[in-house]
Amino acid sequence: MNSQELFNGMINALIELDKDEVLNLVAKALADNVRPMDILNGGITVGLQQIGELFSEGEVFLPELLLAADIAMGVMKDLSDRFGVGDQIEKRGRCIFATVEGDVHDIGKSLVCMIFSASGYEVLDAGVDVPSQKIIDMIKEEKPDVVGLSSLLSTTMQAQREFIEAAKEAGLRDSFKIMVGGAPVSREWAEKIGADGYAEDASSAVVEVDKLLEQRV
Ligand code: B12
Repeated sequence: MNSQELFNGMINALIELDKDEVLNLVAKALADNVRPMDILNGGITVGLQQIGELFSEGEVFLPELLLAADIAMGVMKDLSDRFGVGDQIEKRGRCIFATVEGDVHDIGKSLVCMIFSASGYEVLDAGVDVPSQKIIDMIKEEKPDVVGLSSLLSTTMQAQREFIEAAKEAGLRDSFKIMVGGAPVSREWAEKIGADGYAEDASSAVVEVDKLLEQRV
């Protein structure tokens, strides 16, 4: 099986909620030296997207969505120690990542955390459904270089804007760079709400943050 066939198999197995088959194909891909990031981007994430589409068409229901998410989280955890680096002596910067209030989608934010950690950043994962005030309190305590907010629902995107306003009111806005992301978020939205950066996936988020922090010095 070439890697595309393995990815297609993972996508189908995820849609069928066949955890053993997903894990089996992930193990095969690793044995073939397929990069963990490619497994996540080419197989697992695509499978989740397709399940999301089936969900919006009424073909699958919430319990199935949860089960698929659980399988995907398991694969991500298994792969996380294969991303390397993480414990470089000098960190490239300190980041806080959170999924905004009202939103429990964890997978994309966790993937972003993993990739930043593997790229040499110090990462604080504030979790999901996090109120702006809690992030403001963390900023005062932890003094991050970057705050990244994830929103997966069009209804919770507003919380990104509200957070920026709250940071201004607290007099903290200029002390860090703010990145926004998540499936319904766009660069246009990021600019509209006054965020510093946007990225559509975890790898390009690292590139964007590198650039933002270079500009700062
Ligand atoms: C899994 C899933 C769930 C799981 C989440 C479990 C978990 N532990 O995370 C569960 C079952 C809980 C769930 C619940 C709901 N969900 Co849901 N869910 C999904 C699904 C299928 C996959 C999301 C995912 O994990 N993708 C994989 C990851 C890797 O991708 P990602 O999250 O987009 O992240 C990447 C980028 O966006 C980016 N990124 C993400 N965050 C950030 C942050 C920063 C700073 C940066 C720079 C980048 C970045 O990088 C990531 C990695 O590359 C999506 C479908 C979809 N197309 O997104 C629907 C989807 C998001 N859900 C949807 C809905 C409607 C719901 C519910 C309202 C359903 C309901 N009726 O209850 C609830 C809401 C719960 C809540 N209050 O949050 C809709 C949203 C529609 C909309 N536009 O508002 C979607 C699009 C499905 C659909 N097509 O209808 N869901």
